[in-house]
Amino acid sequence: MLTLYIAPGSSSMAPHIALNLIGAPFDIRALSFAKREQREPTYLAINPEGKVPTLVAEDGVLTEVAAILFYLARRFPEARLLPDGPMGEAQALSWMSFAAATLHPAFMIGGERPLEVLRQADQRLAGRAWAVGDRLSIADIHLFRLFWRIRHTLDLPLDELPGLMAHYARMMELPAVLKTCEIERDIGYELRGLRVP
Ligand SMILES: N[C@@H](CCC(=O)N[C@@H](CS)C(=O)NCC(=O)O)C(=O)O
Repeated sequence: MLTLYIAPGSSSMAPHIALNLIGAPFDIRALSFAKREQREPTYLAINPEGKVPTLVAEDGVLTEVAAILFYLARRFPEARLLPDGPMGEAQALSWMSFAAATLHPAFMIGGERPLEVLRQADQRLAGRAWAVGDRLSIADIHLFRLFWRIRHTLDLPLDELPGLMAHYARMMELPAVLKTCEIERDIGYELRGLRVP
């Protein structure tokens, strides 16, 4: 059985969406950031960095959104969450590296930086429906979760990000995405500045 450690609305939403899309059984353990549960010794024993997500599987423990998404896509190939071919796979990794190493830090830095990087993401989408190829992949899940968090936290000129807005709308049409949002909302968001309608 898979166990996913989450904090509602945070980075862990991405693997949570992937698991709901895949439809495989899993346990969810929600940590309260308000109670600093991510710093408790029992959790630090699983993830010494004290961050979410963490996925505990029968064959190992994984941290980092990109790695967990990649593992899930490889473990459940029938869900077709990995693009086809070496280039498709590498492009998905490129998007996820960009999300983790550029977009997420830009959000933390604040100021003009988030919009600057979101404009790059918007250009990179270049009017395509999905980040890589012609179907949903783990790259879309990673990108969507970060944009979801940023757009519901900062006041952004959303009309300047038409590609990201269309991508967001497309993702929000997926039942697994709606289900994940509902589950996490019902557990309760505790993230600073998050304003979800
Ligand atoms: N690079 C990590 C980032 C994970 C991360 O920053 N998680 C945040 C929530 S979005 C966290 O757990 N913060 C808790 C803390 O820093 O105490 C990933 O992609 O998984």
